[in-house]
Amino acid sequence: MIDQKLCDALNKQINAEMFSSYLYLSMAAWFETKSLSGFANWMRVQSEEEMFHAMKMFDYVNERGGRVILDTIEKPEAEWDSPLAVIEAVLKHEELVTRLINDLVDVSMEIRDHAGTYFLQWYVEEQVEEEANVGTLLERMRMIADDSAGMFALDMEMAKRTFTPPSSE
Ligand code: OFO
Repeated sequence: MIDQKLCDALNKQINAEMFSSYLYLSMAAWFETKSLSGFANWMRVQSEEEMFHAMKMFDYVNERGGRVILDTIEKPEAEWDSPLAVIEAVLKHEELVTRLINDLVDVSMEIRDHAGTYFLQWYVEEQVEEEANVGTLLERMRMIADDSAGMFALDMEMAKRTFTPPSSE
């Protein structure tokens, strides 16, 4: 049976992952209004990934005999100044999520829940990957700057992203 302190912390993180999903969907909607459907697709896949993160945690709490309690999902932002501002906001958000995951690992270590610490390593690694991917995208966008041909090519590339649920977890 899972310790209540860790269970509460996981429930909080389920909410944070769901908020991430909602935020990225809001960004997808914003890109749709700017006729950048490739970026919109990329954000939509990002949103699906976040829901996967939430559901992986949801299943884990159940598996450990805990009780999932869902809470209100905060209203996400809906307006940004530019495509670059959106991707900067994504990186900032991912950095915040990394801090939340680290706090969660601290809770599991504090109560010496080794299984929980092991489970959370997947999220620790996922955050490294997410920050790296978004960081690379941001650098490319800064290089492109106001070059509309470059932006068009990047949008085409972003359109190719698809959501594939990781099979190894
Ligand atoms: Fe769930 O990793 Fe992004 O936020």
